[in-house]
Amino acid sequence: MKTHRIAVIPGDGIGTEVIDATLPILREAAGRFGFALELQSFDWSCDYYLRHGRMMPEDGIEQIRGFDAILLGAVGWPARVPDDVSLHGLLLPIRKSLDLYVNARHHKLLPGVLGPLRAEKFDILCIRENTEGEYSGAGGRVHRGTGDEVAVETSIFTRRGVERILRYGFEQARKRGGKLASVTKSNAQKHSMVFWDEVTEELAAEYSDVAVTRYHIDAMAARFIMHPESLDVVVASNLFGDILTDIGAAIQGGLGYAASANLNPISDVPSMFEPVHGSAPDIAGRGIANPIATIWSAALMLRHLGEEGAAAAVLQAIEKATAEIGSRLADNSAGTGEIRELILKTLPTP
Ligand code: GGG
Repeated sequence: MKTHRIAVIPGDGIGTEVIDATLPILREAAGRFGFALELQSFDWSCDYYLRHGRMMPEDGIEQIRGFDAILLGAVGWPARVPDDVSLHGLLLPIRKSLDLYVNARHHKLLPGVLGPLRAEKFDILCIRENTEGEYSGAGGRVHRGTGDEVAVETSIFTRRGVERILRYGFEQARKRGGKLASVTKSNAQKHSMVFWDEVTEELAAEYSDVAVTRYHIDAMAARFIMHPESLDVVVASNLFGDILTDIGAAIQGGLGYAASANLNPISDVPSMFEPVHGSAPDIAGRGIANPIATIWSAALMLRHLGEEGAAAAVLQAIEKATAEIGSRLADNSAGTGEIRELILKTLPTP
């Protein structure tokens, strides 16, 4: 029997709750579809930071590098650890050290979930650059706390980084509807974003079967709300992709619906799967977090591991569950445990 080794990092806040809801579904899917999962949990989090002075051990990346995949909940608890410390201490180092340069985020309406728009249907795959750009961490501050204080944060866009994320976008567009939207702000940011546009044009010549449209981020933000049905594959920088995918989650009905995969399509490092949402301290511990984004991310993980039957079954069970209790999801009256049980109950057998 094939065994997949998964590193599980629940993290902070509702991260632990949505992971707790997801693991029984993964175990059940494995049992029914004839494969084994070896799940090893890592308690790296803001609590870990308070005990050890860091978000993960010094050799944390080496500890998880040998796994087949990583499943992550959420990171951050700003009342205990500053957000920039927690993010730059765990999530961003995993993405960068493993060179998971693609962050693929899916936005579509699930059955029974209406979302806040009049749109009846949309299906967007947003490809976010995941290792450089605005989140490079390059910069510094001088003259702290004085009237002469200066803060500099430099975005880094390399030809290798820009070309490979755009190439992934073109490849996905080719597999889907043949349409790619590339997002920049090249009227205002005349170096990095003009460079991004130029690389887009260079690749467009190579992918002549893909129709590429260039948008500015402000226009794209409006389009996500006014005409989401007009979009198919969208490719954007780290910051722009981060913001757009929260809008994507919002138009799906809320942050609890958006799934994501952090991938390196050209290497055998473990990919990482996580909900788009954060740790939501305001609702943590109340048993009301929507686990669907995490369960959906786990289905993406199963597909990535080659367990297509199990992945399809989990996605089918999510859709059956939302069709059954859609209105109760909208008014937040369905709890985390109830959603987990419903998905478990409806999980199809091969
Ligand atoms: N589920 C992952 C998580 O905790 N996301 C919160 C967040 O702010 N992430 C920043 C990012 O995705 O770059």
